[in-house]
Amino acid sequence: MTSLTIDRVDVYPIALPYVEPLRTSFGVEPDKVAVLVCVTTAQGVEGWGEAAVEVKPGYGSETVGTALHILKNFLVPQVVGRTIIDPTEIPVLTHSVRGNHHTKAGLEAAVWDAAAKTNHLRLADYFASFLPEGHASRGKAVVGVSIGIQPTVEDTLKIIRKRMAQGYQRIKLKIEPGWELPLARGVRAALPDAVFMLDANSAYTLADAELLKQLDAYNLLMIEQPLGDNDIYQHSKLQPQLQTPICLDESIKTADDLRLALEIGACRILNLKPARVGGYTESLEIYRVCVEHGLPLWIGGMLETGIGRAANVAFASLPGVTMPCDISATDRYFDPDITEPPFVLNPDSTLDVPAGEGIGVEVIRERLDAAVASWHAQNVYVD
Ligand code: OSB
Ligand code: MG
Repeated sequence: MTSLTIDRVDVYPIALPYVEPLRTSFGVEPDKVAVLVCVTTAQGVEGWGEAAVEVKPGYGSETVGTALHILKNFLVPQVVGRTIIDPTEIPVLTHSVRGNHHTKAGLEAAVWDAAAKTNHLRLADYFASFLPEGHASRGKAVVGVSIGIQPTVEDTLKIIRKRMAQGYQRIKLKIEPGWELPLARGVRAALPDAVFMLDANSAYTLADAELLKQLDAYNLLMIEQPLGDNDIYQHSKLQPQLQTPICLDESIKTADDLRLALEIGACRILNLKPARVGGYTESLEIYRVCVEHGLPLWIGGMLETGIGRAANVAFASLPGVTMPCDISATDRYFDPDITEPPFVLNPDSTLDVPAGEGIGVEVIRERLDAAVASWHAQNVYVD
């Protein structure tokens, strides 16, 4: 493998209108926001990454404001001028900065893209080179779609039918207290064979166990993150009471969190978001733990732009990712996205890994500039 020297790092806060915002139990944001990271190597290669942060600390604790602060003052100075063999060295260089996983993941992803391009590989094949034999990319990712909280069950059914007609074979529905039973009952009655699941984004407590047990009647693929966003212990008390598998999202921030969750029986499935765990180096470690334990694994999403999504598609194409992922086609999120070409859903509910080197999508400069201007025009939190 060819080494690379990080010459400069540029950061871009962006705002991009959603085609359809996603309402969750913690709220709704009208625009996709993120901090995009561009790493330029001494050899002139550009790599792009996305720090999947939000306007408000809703899903996680990081925002556009914290990401800019941490990148500019603490992370970028640790990596500029460094020569590295591969991106697994980045977490070592940034180790002195605690937490800030989504922000670190954006920087690391840019280096992964640059390193894959330096070695003239698709990012998917470059990831596979860090895994044992037998883990070559399948060239595509099996995907589903995530649907936000709607005013009525009828409204939800309309969207589900539209998505199924587009070819999505796994549907995820966001829930909040009071919405779970009417929704699950209504959807299962109307669509007896649909493969669907619920995502609570930490909206319940262990005191709701009796309520959550009633969901067992609706043959859900899984329930995602019912309890606290930092909790593993209470999930281990809930899982044995449910037939429905619990999938952890928010609470698994490291490979060791997952080892603990497995040891105490807190989940039967994992949603791995590379952003949440600090990047693809930790993601590869978590992937290995899942393979070792036979734990069903899928890749989650943060409604990423084409930059973050392309890297997630690459990772999701690895064979240890055994369940449909929260990565949908471009037209579900943006019109247009800031990258080309768009991701298009195949009839078998898959997205292809782009053919090009690295993430395999191009950033369209005019669209990037417009998204940066839009962030600056409307941002109310950063001075
Ligand atoms: O909990 O999985 C989640 C989006 C933002 C924050 C949290 C979540 C989500 C999603 C989006 O469900 C899935 C996607 O990117 O399509
Ligand atoms: Mg989730």
